[in-house]
Amino acid sequence: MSLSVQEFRQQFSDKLMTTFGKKVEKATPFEAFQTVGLILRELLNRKWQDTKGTYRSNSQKQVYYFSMEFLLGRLMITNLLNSGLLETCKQGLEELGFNLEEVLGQEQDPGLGNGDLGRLAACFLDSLASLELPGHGCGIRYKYGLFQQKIVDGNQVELPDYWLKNEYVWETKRLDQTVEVHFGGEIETVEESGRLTFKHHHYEKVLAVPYDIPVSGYQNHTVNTLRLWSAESTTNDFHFYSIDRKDYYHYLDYKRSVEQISEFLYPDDSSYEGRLLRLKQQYFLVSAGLQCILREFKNSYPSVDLLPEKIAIQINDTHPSLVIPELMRLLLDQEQLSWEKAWELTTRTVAYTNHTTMSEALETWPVDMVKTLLPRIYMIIHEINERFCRHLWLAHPTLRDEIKHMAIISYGQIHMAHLAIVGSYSVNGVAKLHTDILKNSVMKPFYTVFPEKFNNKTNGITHRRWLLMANPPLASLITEAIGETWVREPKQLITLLKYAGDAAFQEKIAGVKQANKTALAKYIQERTGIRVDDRSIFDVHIKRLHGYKRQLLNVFHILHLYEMIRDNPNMDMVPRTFIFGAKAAPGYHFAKKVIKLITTTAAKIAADPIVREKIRVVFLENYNVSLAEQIIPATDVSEQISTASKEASGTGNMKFMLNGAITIGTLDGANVEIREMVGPDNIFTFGLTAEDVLAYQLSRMYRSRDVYNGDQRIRRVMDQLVNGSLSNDDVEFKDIYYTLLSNNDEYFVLKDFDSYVEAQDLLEQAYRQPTEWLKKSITNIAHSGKFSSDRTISEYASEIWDIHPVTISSTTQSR
Ligand code: F58
Repeated sequence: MSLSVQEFRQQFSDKLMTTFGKKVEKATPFEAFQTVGLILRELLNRKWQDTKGTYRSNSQKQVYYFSMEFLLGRLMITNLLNSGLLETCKQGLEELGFNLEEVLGQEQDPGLGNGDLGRLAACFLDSLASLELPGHGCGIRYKYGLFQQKIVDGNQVELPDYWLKNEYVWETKRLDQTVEVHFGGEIETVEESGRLTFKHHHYEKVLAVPYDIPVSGYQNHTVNTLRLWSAESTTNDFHFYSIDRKDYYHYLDYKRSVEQISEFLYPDDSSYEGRLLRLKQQYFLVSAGLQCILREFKNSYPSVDLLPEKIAIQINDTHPSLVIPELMRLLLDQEQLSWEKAWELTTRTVAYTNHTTMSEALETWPVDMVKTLLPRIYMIIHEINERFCRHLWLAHPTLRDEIKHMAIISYGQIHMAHLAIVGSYSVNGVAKLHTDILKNSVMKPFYTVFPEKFNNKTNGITHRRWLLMANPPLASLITEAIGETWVREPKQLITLLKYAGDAAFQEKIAGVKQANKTALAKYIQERTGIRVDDRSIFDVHIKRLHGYKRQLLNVFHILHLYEMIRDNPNMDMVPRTFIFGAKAAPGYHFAKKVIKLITTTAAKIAADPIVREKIRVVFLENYNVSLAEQIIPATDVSEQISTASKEASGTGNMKFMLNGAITIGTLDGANVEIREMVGPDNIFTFGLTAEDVLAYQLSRMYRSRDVYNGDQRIRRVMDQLVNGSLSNDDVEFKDIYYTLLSNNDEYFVLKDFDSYVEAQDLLEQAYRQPTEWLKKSITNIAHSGKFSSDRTISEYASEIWDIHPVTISSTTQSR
């Protein structure tokens, strides 16, 4: 698709006039953004049409990725780059008096995700389209994204994230594709012609209205679909104008309860109502998505028997695992299949990805809640459970004692991970270590019963967003050195290895990093007023705030450095800037206290004229995809310091290495594979191994108080939490203090402190040798090809989904 600068300018002025009734000179940057969006939409729509047409006519298998989260980030830059129009648009806008950066900056990040799991889904969509694979996303169009974080007096404050306040230029409402989802009511079982049928009465009807977002591939003709569902009320069942107007008030209550379904991502689940709403959201997503898939399927194929040959459904963690009983419901009650046939088709269609080993994070729902909200679904889950337990009893006598731990329904709870494993044909972990832990520990009895289902798919990231778009100077430098094949085949980055020790190349790499650091320093000053030294080491910890991710360990190291500098103001050290970005779940008290501790530490250091010469701490509020794109290219040190065994994979670790940062990390998640690739000299690892942690958890031999008593450095750091030196309010950090001592430090912060400090020392020594450091940096970039989501998606495509690339033929006239 090509468009000359001249044509672009013409289209821009025309569109601006027809949409906003304005001349170019009067347009605001936002109007310019919308106008470029509309031009692109028109171009994408043609390819979209072609893609749908080709998929329909060639009857190849397609995959649907069901996820409660899609953390897309801004799409304008992706769409420009993918359609090859970035330069044209840049030049055209400049000639019209606009600045590309400013125009791109108008786009709101759709905050339709919480963390890695949602960002992974977005990277996967990008890779599917770029590899010409027929794969689509299915999610919820939350009216409010994850909250906007403000830091007020050092504390996190959550504000609503109304990302839709301006029209979202990429979406199209597809009213004609609306489906109904039913909640509550009762089930009547009747026998009709020798077959039991289930009639649903008195249910609440919710309309699911899809909004489609085009997902373009990198410089190809593929445009797949991300379909996001919005909940709407129906007016049909109400008689507003009756004499007593009773229906009118009923309608208002009903409308409110329906709209809530797609209002917030992760409503507060500390109350029963909040949990109920989450369950409603999950069923809403799977029911709407499946009905629509089945409807389209039946338009194309004569029999539902073909379902597993033509469709694969991947569930992103357990949140969409109601796909299993819902598909069963549709096949049993709508398609009138036998239980055995419906079960065979379902378990050959659905595949499940697990993203956590932490038992407290494995979802369960109270039986009563499911029974009331989804009566037919409950009956089906109950039957699946009965059959599964019977199978265990008969076919696996050695596991009889385990049945109570493996049942889908036990002790009044429905265990969604068990349902997902039993009802799918593939169960994958997201890094080698994680999959091994699933097989050998967390899901061990299931692995014994279904060894063939378990497999590993190490996560990946799209190098197009995280290098090509986020760090254009580095991308150009790489292309200059090794040519441009790496853009389509990221594995080719390995050829950079021959430049790892090349002085001229190293100098250029150093120059790019320095320029990125200077830009970030400027950004930090604009956003926070803090001036950081752009020659210091930029040491970055950005991710969800959670106990196991151990932001606390990082702060303890900083507080330790603080003490050391106070003891010896002339201490010889390379100045460091510690940068944090993290949101804490609104109800997670401990995580919020850690944010307060980071901001308090930052303020204390900023107020100390001696210490601030050597270290600085910056907490950047409202961490999101766009902020990550600013920070990562400027990072020297990537903090990946989770308690070993707890981080399933991590993907931040991959984004940083791709941009030449060096990891300091535990042997956890994908860090293990990063180390395997780059070798032990090019990563700084420390701390307990996953095996150690699991052994401690079994033996209960860890005593945090012994570590506290035995290490004076830790005592000094911890005492600062409670002796008034950080806060006048002496209870402010007491919870953290007691979590570590009285509650025995669940995440082994104290245990790993010593080896962390040692690793940090070694890292600093390495940084003092620029040639060696740059060699490590280039080596990391060179090995990052393995962590491209193109590799991950190719593995899913061939080993789980059995889907193949489809070249899109152009049926419409594209320019
Ligand atoms: C993440 N999970 C894992 N969950 O923590 C990370 O190691 C992995 O790289 C990533 O998945 C992708 O595989 C994650 O992000 C959540 O955000 C949960 C969503 C539901 C509420 C609790 C957090």
